This record gives sequence, structure tokens and C-alpha cells, in this order.
Amino acid sequence: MRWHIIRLSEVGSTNDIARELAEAGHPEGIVVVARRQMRGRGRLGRGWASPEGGLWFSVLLRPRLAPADLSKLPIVASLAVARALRRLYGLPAELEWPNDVLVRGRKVCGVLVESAFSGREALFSVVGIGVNANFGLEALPGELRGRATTLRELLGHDVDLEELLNAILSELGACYLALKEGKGSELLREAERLMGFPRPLSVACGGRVFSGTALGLAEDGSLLLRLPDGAVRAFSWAEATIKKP
Ligand code: BT5
Repeated sequence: MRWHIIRLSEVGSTNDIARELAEAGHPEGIVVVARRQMRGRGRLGRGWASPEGGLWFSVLLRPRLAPADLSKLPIVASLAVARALRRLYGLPAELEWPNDVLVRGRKVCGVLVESAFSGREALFSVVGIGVNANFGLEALPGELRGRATTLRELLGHDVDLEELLNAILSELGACYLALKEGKGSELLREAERLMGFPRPLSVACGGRVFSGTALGLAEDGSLLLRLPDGAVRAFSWAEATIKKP
């Protein structure tokens, strides 16, 4: 995969810029990196704090994938980040369904995939990745500090953001290729191992909370939860979120 990197200083959201480039017809492989985001986004209308020192970027893909493989993209992108953090820094990076990368239970990275469709076919996907890197917890809003971490906090020093970007892009490229070659199930099994299943979990979906045992991932990346009555229910990442105790 050849990447074309565009560097910006301050933006609203790198996902918006990548989307504009996609709509203007640019090819896949464009990567928009910003030093700061003023309106960084998470899923389901949530915000993403993006102070200077973090690695905030969005990758434009034009995936020709079956729907079940396309819906694996958020998990595959967070898997790419976990691999890079393990390889570069030896950190015990884990995944939390659907799109978080955690170290020792604290969120160090979030992934937001936004796609545009024509019928069931994706015209493009924007894979937005935010890694809390070279700043301390004090740079984050107070209510996030208990659940978040940064590479500076974890390693005790700053990291080379270029090296980190290159490592994530290289893992993402390898994962994307594997998806296109029909090896999506292998990626899901690797992601499952980093999610620590089976384990007790609560999921918020459609205004209700479902508690049970998370068993693993369905082929489209949905979370499989065994409910107290024994039924197994699949939750799609588009509508569900893990509920913290
Ligand atoms: C995410 O959403 O985790 C996706 C975050 C994606 C950010 C990247 S940065 C580049 C690109 N451009 C964008 O505008 N976005 C992408 P979600 O799972 O919905 O988690 C959001 C929640 O995480 C918030 O409601 C907060 O509780 C928490 N949060 C916000 N900022 C955080 C941070 N910097 N570190 C850890 N947790 C944070």
C-alpha cells in the first residue's frame, strides 16, 4: 500500500478533511495528519479530546470488500494500532470491542470509521485513528483521566510520532491486504485474543443495558453476548457500546 501523507496544523476533524478529499475524487491511500483537532469526534456523536502532542490522523480507503469484511474495518484498524504499540514499545496493548486500544485497562487510542455507500457498495471509508501520545493526563478533561492514558504516562518519555505513524500505517496496510485476500477471519481471531474473551460484560444498545458473558466476535465483527437466559445475542458496533461499571 502506498501512502500519501498530508500534514496540517490545526483542523476541526481529520475525518472531515479526508471525507472532503474522497468526495472530490482522490484515490485511496491519502493520510491526513493534524497536530491538533478542535472538533475531534468519537462514535455515536461523542467527542474526542485532541490536544497537541497526540497522533491524530485519518486514512482514506476505497475498499472493494464484501459487507461482512467491510464491517470488520474498525476492529482491524484497532488491531493494527495494538500490533504497532506492542512491536515498537513492548506495551501489553489490548482491544476493547469495538474500536478501543487499551493498556492496563486504560484507553490510549480510539478508532472511528465512517463510510459512504452507493447501495451496499462502499464508495469510500475514512479510518480515523487517535493515539494519546506525547502529553500528560492533565491535558485531557478531568472526567476522562480515570479511564484514559497516554504513551508519555506509560513509557515515561515521549515517542517519535513519525515512527509511530509509519508503524501503524504499515500494520494497517498489511491488515487491509489480508482482508482483501479473504483472511478477515484470521484477523478477527487475533483481535478476539486481545479482547480477553470470555468475560462478563454489559452492553448499552437502543436505550437498554444487556449484561452477560462476551463470547467472541461474529464474522461481521458484531459482539456475541450470552445473556442470563442462555440466548446468544449479536450486537453491531454501529449501535452498541460497552457499558462501564
Ligand atoms: C472513539 O470513539 O474512540 C473514536 C476516536 C477517534 C478519534 C480519531 S482522531 C482522528 C480522527 N478524527 C476525528 O475526529 N476522530 C478520529 P468512542 O468509542 O465513541 O469514544 C469516545 C469517548 O472516549 C468519549 O466519549 C470520551 O469518554 C472518551 N475520550 C474522548 N477523548 C479521549 C482521549 N483523548 N483519550 C481517551 N478517551 C477519550
